[in-house]
Amino acid sequence: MSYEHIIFNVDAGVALLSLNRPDQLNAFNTKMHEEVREALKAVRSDKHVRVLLLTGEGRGFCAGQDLSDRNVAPGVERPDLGVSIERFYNPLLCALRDLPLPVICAVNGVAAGAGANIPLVCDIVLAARSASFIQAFCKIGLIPDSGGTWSLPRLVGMARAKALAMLGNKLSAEQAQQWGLIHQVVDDADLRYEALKLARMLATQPTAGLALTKRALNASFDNTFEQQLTLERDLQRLAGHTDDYREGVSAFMEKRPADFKGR
Ligand code: T3D
Repeated sequence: MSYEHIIFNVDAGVALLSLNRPDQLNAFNTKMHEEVREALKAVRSDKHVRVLLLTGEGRGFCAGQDLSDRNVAPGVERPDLGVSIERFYNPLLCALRDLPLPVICAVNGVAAGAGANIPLVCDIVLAARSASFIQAFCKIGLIPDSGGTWSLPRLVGMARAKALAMLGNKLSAEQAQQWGLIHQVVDDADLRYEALKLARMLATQPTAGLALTKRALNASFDNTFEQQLTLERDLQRLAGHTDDYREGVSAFMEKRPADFKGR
């Protein structure tokens, strides 16, 4: 399939999905939503894909909803934004969070509105030193969506979450790392290289086990300790049935590098 607003390719077990409307700082229009949805479906169904790398082209990662698609002229019927959230944003966030493989996000520049919250459901987030995160919603009278009201308090605590959401100030990549919002800051020129290096390395690892790890960690804040122990038991049972577990233990015992297949 050919795409107009994203770049999508698969190489060496890594699916690269890059948002590609650089003149609009990769803001989402309907077509871009549809293309991302198609690409994520392809990722899910392609057994060769073991890691997803999400990033953006140009100087922005993503500026959220394309506001030029919203007609707010006087006299025009007010839009039902709930429909847009239900049709596009919520399925996108769930698809990323539930993808049964590691998702790396390389935030290459400014990330605003929905664009600031999409990285927060990815598994490992790297950001260029010049990147920034802006909960821009409050500047146009909206609330943080794309899971922001869920992710932010969990990642940075309620006090900082409320200040970010209500002030809409720019959070630098370094501050985002210090606050625990993202994993690592990388020099701008190195971001794509470092993110691909990480993705390619992860694609050689026991990715079925990593997918189960992700499931366990994603569930942890909503479970009691006992529920989480039960989940760990169930997921470890699945992990123990994978070829990669057999290979990992054999390789250890035979003192050789493991050759994991992701199943
Ligand atoms: O509607 C629904 O479906 C509900 C769901 C909502 C989800 C949301 O994401 S709501 C939040 C929408 N996003 C924003 O409010 C952010 C708007 N953008 C900005 O505040 C700024 O552009 C940035 C802080 C992100 C970056 O500022 P700066 O100074 O680096 O760049 P700029 O000059 O403002 O933008 C560069 C170009 O991108 C510019 O176009 P031009 O003048 O060169 O032709 C600008 O209009 C365009 N652009 C940036 N963001 C958007 C956009 N065009 C359309 N929609 C955007 N969101």
